Amino acid sequence: MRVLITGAGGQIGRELVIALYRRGDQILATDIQPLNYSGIQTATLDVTNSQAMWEVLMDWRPQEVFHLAAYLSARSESNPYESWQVNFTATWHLFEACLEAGVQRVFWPSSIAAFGPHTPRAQTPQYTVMDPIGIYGIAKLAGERLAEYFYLRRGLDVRSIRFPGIVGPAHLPMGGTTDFAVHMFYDALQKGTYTCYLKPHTRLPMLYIEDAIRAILELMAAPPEALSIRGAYNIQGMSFSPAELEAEIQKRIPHFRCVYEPDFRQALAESWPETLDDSIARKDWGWKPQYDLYALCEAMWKALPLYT
Ligand code: AKB
Repeated sequence: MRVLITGAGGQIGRELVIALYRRGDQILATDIQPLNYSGIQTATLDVTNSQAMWEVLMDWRPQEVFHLAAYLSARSESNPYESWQVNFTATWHLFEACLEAGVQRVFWPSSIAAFGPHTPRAQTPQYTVMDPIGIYGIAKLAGERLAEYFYLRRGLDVRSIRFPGIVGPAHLPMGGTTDFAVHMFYDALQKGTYTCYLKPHTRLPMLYIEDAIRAILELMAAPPEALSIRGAYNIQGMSFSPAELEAEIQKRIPHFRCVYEPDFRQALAESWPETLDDSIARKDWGWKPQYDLYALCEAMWKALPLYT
């Protein structure tokens, strides 16, 4: 398979490059920052430069595109207009270019940020009230509608997942609201203390990185006729609050303590689901998470010494 990845230097991108490499794909990994992946072709690409993106697609002629370039939720609040250009306008341009380049399938991630304060927070249904308050979530919701529009009106095979927070050992995420989980592990090991920007009991849905990558690959491998959703699928892995994660970490590092100093990210987090109903993803393409909080912590303790 010949594939193109945008945002290949990010938290999902790095791990997806490895998974696709193992699958034997011919990869062009792009990012706005220069990448240094040995044995993989890379290019610098600013997705807001639609001409450059079009040229990359026309030159590389991928069969599959994984469009991961994004501004995450917290960073988006300090640059709302730029965030819209990256998260929505560039996605539109990419979909158009994919049609011209004859791309067979496109993966584009949505987010739990597409939900809002009037969404039911527990077992959030696939179809429900969606009134996001952050510009990132607004772009994700618009992107979901755009993905379905391109599928229905233009025949582009776009597939998407509403990702929760993603936790993995290899990358310290920046600019998101769910980043606290990875930062708490790193700071627990390096400093024995962590200052958390959310209140202790703010529960959010989370996914271990391996489950996230597997979800992308399984959704992309599903036969098109099996997919009943062309906006984005709910998926659920585990849910935990900062206090619950702190308690888990204390089982390994008893002196570890968190200090709670909530900031503007609290309002975003409170407007997002705690748990999601993912029954349609389970039925359509067999989604099933493998990691709960215990398994996530075990995996993190095993891998973190390589990165911290
Ligand atoms: C963020 O926190 O912005 C992201 C997301 C939930 O999409 N991790």
